[in-house]
Amino acid sequence: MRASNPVIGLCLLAGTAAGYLATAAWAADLRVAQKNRVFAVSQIEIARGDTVQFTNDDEFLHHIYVRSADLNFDSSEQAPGQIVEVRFRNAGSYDVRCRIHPKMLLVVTAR
Ligand SMILES: [Cu+2]
Repeated sequence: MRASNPVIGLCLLAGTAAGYLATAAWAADLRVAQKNRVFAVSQIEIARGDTVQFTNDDEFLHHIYVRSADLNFDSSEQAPGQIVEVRFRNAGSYDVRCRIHPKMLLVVTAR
């Protein structure tokens, strides 16, 4: 299951780009893996109100956070295998980062 997460991430991007998939059909696929100190995708586009699940597929801690005018989120330490959920209530562009690995960046665009 963990090995398939990057594939899910790619499917998510493809679905977003095509823009024809029903929201309900792929909302459950709003999952982004963290593996080898990177997010599986560097950007995703979602609908405002969507929740994104972040998996930790590494064997060490991650620590997701978002700091913006209308969303401040801090996962605290995320253990291997743990899933963190972040809901993006408002439209906008959000940088999702990891406190432990400063090079990790995922840009979430909520429309
Ligand atoms: Cu990290």
